[in-house]
Parts: sequence; C-alpha cells; structure tokens
Amino acid sequence: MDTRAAVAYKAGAPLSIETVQLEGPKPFEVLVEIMATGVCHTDAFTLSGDDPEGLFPAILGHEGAGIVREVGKGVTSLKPGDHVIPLYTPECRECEYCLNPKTNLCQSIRTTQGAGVMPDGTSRFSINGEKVHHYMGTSTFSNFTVLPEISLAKIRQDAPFDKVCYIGCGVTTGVGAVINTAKAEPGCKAVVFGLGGIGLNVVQGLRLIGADQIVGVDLNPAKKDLAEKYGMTDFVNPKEVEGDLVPYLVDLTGGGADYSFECIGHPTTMRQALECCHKGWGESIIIGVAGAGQEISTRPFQLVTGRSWRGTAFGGARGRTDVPKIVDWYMDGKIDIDHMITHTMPLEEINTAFDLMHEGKSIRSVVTF
Ligand code: NAD
Ligand code: AHE
Ligand code: ZN
Repeated sequence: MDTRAAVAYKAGAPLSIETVQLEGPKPFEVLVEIMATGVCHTDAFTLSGDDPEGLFPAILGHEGAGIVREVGKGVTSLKPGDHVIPLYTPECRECEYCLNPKTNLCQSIRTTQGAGVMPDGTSRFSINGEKVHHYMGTSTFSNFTVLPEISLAKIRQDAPFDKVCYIGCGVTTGVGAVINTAKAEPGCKAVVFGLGGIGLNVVQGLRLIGADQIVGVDLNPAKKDLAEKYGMTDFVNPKEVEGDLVPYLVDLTGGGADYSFECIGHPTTMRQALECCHKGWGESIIIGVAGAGQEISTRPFQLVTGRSWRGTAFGGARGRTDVPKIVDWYMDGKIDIDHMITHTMPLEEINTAFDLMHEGKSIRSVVTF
C-alpha cells in the first residue's frame, strides 16, 4: 500500500513529506494506522547525526498511538480495530531479560531494531523500490506502519490518540524513572536537570509519589511556570547562580538530593547531577541521551562515598504490561498530559515541531494524521 510519511534522507536536513510504499504485515507482525505522534528530543538527536545507530533514509518517530488495521499470521494478542501504543522497548515475555525482574530491556529483537529492519532482517518501507529504514522499531512519522506484535501495547478505546501518544515515550520515561527505576520514597528531596518533555514528567512523577522537595534546573526561564504547576518547589537557572552549581544545589537540598534525574543529555550536567546527590545514599538517574563519542566522568571518590550512578530507558517500564495502566492513570486524572502538549500540527508541518523544540518554545508537539 501507499502511505504518507516524513522521511529523513540525511543528517541535519529537514524531513521530507512523501508517499512511501509499505508492505503488509508478515507473520507475527501488525499493520497500524498511526493517528497521532509526539516529537521527542531523541528524534531530533538521531536526525542531527549524533546517534551512533542513526541510519538514513529512515522514517523516524517513536511516540505514537493508533489503530490496528491488519494482523499477520500467528498474531494472537491483537485484532483489527484494537487501539495501540507502539513500543520502542518491546516486551516478548520470553527472553532472558523479560524473565529477569531487574530490567525492562527486552532483547528479543534489539539487533534487528537497531539495524532499522523488522525481525526477519528486511524493511517494509520503500520508495520507488529503494529501501527506507525503520526507526526504533516504530516509525511513527508515517500514517501507516508495521510493527512486531510484541512491540504494541493494547490500550482502552476511549483514550484520545492526540494525548496518549505521549505515553509512548515522554510520560512513561519521566514518571517511570521515578517509580520503577529510582523507586523514590514519599518525603524525598530530588533535583531534576532539564524541564522539557521528559523532565516535567519526572517532576509530576515525584509529586505523585509525595516528594517533599522537587528542584528543577533549566537554562530556559520560560520552563519555570509550567514546572511549578506540576509540583516543582524550587527553580534554579544555572546562569543566575554565583559560583559552582553543585554546592549551591547541595546547600538548597540541605545536604544533597536523595535522587537526581538528568533529562538533558550532556556529560557536564550528568556529572553535576551525580555530584549534587547526598553523600552516603544519593542516587542519580541518567535519562538524557548523549551523542556519539561522549563520555561521563567524575572522581571515583563520589561513588566511594555512597553516591550511585544509574540509567533508565523508557522509565524502566514493561510496555505491554505498564503502558495500559499509565493510560488509565491519565484517564482517571492521576497524571496530566494535556498541558504539556503545547503544539499540535498536521504531518506537513512536522519540521516546525523540530524548530519549536530547538528554540525552546514547546514542551511537546504532537502531529495528527
Ligand atoms: P527537551 O528539549 O524537551 O528538554 C531539554 C531541556 O533541557 C530544555 O528545557 C532545555 O532548556 C534544558 N537544557 C538544555 N541544556 C541545559 C543545560 N546545560 N542546563 C540546564 N538545562 C538545559 O528534551 P526532552 O524531550 O525532554 O528529552 C530530554 C533528553 O532525554 C534527551 O536527551 C532525550 O534524547 C532523552 N530521552 C531519553 C529517554 C530514555 O528512555 N532514556 C526517553 C526520552 C528522551
Ligand atoms: N541509539 C543510541 C541511544 C539512544 C537511546 O539511548 N535510546 C533510549 C530511548 S530514548 C527515547 O526517546 C533507549 O531505549 N535505549 C535503550 C536501547 O536499547 O536503545 C546510541 O547511543 O546508540
Ligand atoms: Zn523519546
């Protein structure tokens, strides 16, 4: 079939809106009509050329929601008409990783997913016979896309696509980092670096679990008001801090953070996030994705004296199990999404979503089909 999609032809170039050919689902695959997709900083990261796994041409996008239109042979958990959220972290429930409660990183299709192809090693997308790569196993910047069955969470039918698509990455990553990865306790003190589409969800996750102090750190003062609405108690603009940021944050939190979250993707802020943690027990969770070749560093003494450095992908969530529950939380009013979606646009205007992100004018842009 033909479908409309935004194609990334080369690093640094705007996406091109094109008619793309899409092959139907093979065994254990599902054809999904994407109704809405968010634009995450990770899409911009890959488009910039900084992603060591970045491939071109490709159809980016990993924060979607849509409707099952056709299922391949052997698919048992989904049927046409089901509402779904694509998962860049699948959940096969059979691999060594799925069977280990310590991780959410299902590895059953990770190699082919990273190579931009379906589990059988081929792509379903092409333009005039030339292969176009899948991205993160999801390729939600296409009106229709094909995914493995294990990469789809079935969700309730009454949830609005243009809001719950954000659960496909940003919401789950931020809220999940607090609940699943940090397992932060009520009464804790936390510092959140970066108050964008991920950081605000960390803030709302911290409020949900009953944190006492939620410090937000961002260079952009325009992020302050919204972060306060989600529960931030203190705002710090590093440009306005005299002297070093780390001792300032340690002082502000009365000895250091119980938990810190890096939601930017810079080695410098990753180091600051670790070092503002409390001696003896503070844990720093890296969420931000850093570019190819970048490395983190700190004095080992920081770890010797009880701080720990951790990381999280997709907020530690097991998508087929956890995503439907997060959709329920949204529908029950336990978490907010609506006010974080600052812009909505048609596919033809998707490049504007990247401009708004780079200009610091949006939290989340959502493309509707
Ligand atoms: P975003 O662009 O919406 O937000 C980034 C925020 O950081 C902005 O508010 C910006 O003003 C602020 N910022 C930039 N440099 C700063 C600095 N030096 N000091 C303080 N603040 C600074 O991006 P996002 O969509 O929230 O994504 C954030 C990061 O998380 C990205 O690196 C993205 O790739 C990553 N991410 C990771 C996962 C995961 O599973 N680990 C999931 C989603 C996104
Ligand atoms: N491909 C990059 C890393 C990108 C990355 O870390 N992706 C996160 C999700 S970001 C979503 O916005 C992730 O899930 N990582 C785990 C995984 O298996 O990809 C690189 O550096 O190679
Ligand atoms: Zn993302």
